[in-house]
Amino acid sequence: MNEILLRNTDPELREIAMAILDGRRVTPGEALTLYSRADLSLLAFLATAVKRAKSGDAVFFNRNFHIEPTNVCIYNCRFCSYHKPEGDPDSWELSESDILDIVRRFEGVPVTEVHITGGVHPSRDIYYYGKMLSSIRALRPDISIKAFSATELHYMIKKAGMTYAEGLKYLHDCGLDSIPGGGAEIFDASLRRKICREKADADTWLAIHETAHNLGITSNATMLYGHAESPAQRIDHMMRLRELQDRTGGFNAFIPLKFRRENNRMHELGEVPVTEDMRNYALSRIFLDNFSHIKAYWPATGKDTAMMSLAFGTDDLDGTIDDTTRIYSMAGATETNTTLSTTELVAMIRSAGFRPVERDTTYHPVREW
Ligand code: V47
Repeated sequence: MNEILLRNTDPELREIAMAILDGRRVTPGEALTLYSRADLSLLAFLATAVKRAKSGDAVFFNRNFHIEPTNVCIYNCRFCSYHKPEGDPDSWELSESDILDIVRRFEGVPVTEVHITGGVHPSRDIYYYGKMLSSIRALRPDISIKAFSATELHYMIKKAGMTYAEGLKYLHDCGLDSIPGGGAEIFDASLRRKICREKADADTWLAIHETAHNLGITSNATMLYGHAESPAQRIDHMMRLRELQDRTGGFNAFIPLKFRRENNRMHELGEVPVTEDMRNYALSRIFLDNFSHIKAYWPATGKDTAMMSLAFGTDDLDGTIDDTTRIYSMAGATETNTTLSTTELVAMIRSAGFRPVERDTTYHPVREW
């Protein structure tokens, strides 16, 4: 199989491919060569080999729900379709009791995780969110709380005059288990200034995740791609993640997030084709050799693209979600119904030829299907 596929590949690509199959780490230069010259069949083959070496024929999912406390945000990122200023008729602000009502809806439902993220609200602070975490923890001591992107954390921790370590420790004591991957966008400083000028910069994002990892709080990492970034800027982004993961090992998964164009100020850029999504999934699987999992977040990509990505190195489809997220439906994702039953997730994974494994937040198997 290797030989047939590699016979018609040019020598430079063949050498990189052989190194990947031998388990050697690819350099940024080699990744750039793969981005620009490798065809999709070669990328699918290499990414699948890397994926299989890590998780065999398993593909993971979890049972989760989201809480988005508010879409009011002090920032106005150009790609965001979700942000609203305070007082806007389309804004929402859930009270603590609204939030607990959402949690109560899942009483008796065997979810293992709640994912909480939203806008950076100017009048909320770390004590408000700490109390919210404690109340959720009291209602559901059995589920893992994954909450607040580094952008939200930076704002609430600095506002309280705390160091990142102090703020994260306080939230951890209130019930925070892990951190979602949002706010990373693209680390390149010049591009970041163009698309999300006001937001915490790359070094801040990385410092918050590193501090969290050192406190035993694991996290995810994302990359917003398919807008104005170049392949070199994608590789630079992943390189910084790879270096941090070498130091801490605290990332659970990497989640490439495709830019969706509806209702935001980057609409004119359009969206990249599905072939580019596959190329990017494969490259991330190959390049991030120290990340155990690459997640295809189906509410953002659509179910079909998520299923296809399983042949390009992804090994996680996130979860059931239960119609509790609006970030992507507002940005034009085709999945307007963001609920999947476990039966559907299992069928999606089987249709791609893999073995479905229900997991918890840190990828311990909960049940085989
Ligand atoms: O940081 C916002 C992205 C992120 C758009 O950790 C957009 O398990 C595309 O981080 N087009 C927030 N992307 C969501 C996020 C996330 C999602 C799923 C799972 C996890 C996890 C984390 O959403 C933002 C930004 O990069 N985003 N607007 C848009 N128009």
